[in-house]
Amino acid sequence: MIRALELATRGRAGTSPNPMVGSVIVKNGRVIAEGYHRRAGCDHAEIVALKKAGRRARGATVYVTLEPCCHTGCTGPCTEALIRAGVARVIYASVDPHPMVKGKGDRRLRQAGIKVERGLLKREAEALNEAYYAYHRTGRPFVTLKMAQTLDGRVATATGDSQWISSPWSLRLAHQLRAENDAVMVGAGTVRADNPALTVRLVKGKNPYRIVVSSRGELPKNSQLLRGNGDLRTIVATSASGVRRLARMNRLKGLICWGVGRGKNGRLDPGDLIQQAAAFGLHSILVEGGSALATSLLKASLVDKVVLVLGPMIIGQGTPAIGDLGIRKLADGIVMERVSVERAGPDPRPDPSPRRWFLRLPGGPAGAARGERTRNRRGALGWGSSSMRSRSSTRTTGS
Ligand code: AOF
Ligand code: ZN
Repeated sequence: MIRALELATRGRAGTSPNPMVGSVIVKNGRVIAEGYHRRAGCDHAEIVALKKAGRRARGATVYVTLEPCCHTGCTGPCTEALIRAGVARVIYASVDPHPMVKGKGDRRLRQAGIKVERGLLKREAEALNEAYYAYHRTGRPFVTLKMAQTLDGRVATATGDSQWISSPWSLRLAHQLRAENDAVMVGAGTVRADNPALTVRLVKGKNPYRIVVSSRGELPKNSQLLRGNGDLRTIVATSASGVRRLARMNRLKGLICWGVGRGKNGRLDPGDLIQQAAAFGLHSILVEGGSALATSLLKASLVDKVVLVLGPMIIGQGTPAIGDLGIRKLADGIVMERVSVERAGPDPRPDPSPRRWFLRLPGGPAGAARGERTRNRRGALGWGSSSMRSRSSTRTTGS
């Protein structure tokens, strides 16, 4: 199953709205065929492997990271192909949450006399497709907030200087995240300040939809987001008056426009914004700032994951990454459910005297976590990704 998971990851940034799936066929203790789902519309993982195995699949065991599907979408049901091939056993990692499958694939295989086992490396398989699972559980896209900030949590100096807090390595990370998400979203302030293209350039992968959130319908004439061809599509999420303004200025040509309602504070309602994204069919959104958009989404418990890129500097006064969330007591803070820290890129000047006590936290967590702390302390740069839990949120990713 580990191999099947590895194969599944080869479909990364290509399969959405489908999940990443890998499959390995084993007979007499030997792997006879492998496959993975490359992109939506292409053969499913099991089909790729079954085609390679041919007649040898009879009596074999099929490992697959997702419950085999039993419905016809762009492709036919995998259950029927497995039955036709005469496999003896199917071992899958996680149940397909798609309403057309969800246990029905499992039942169909058992009915046909195939031995079925489920749950092997389930957590890993679900983590791999966290957006797919979240979408089917909540009916809304999985939202990742990514921000580059200083060690003291600023995204710009008091004069607005923001380039560059992060390193070239983390730019690659940003592009990778863009390729893995259906859409990338920014606020109007970020468009004004940085004029980003929001495209995938430093890694291979498709360009996501680009969403600008602007209650007033601001989109400067020179904005790179107005430039686009082929797969470059820009969505403006704005109020009714914003739509009128864009129309007046003749800026709507080639754009997709979402009319979003306003909340009590007069700003665009983040719940309605995400609802529009769900209705549009987006499964995952990468939010790249700025501070106001990040704050409103966090406040509405609409962020599922946070990726923070930390630049190794302290600047004091400046724009905070996150604004007022209305939290007055620590007990009300948004708590990260799972945290991981990685060092990004080479360390230009390693600390020659690491504080040993960081390695020896009495009764502390396992070695990996201690190692992270140490690396962090010595490291020049780090980024962490965290799944979130918030008091009122129903959108947790599980533990
Ligand atoms: C599998 N193996 O490798 C994948 C599955 O439109 P289609 O025909 O490609 O069907 C898409 C659905 O099939 C998708 O929503 C999910 O339920 C399932 N994906 N199933 O047995 C695979 N990718
Ligand atoms: Zn299938």
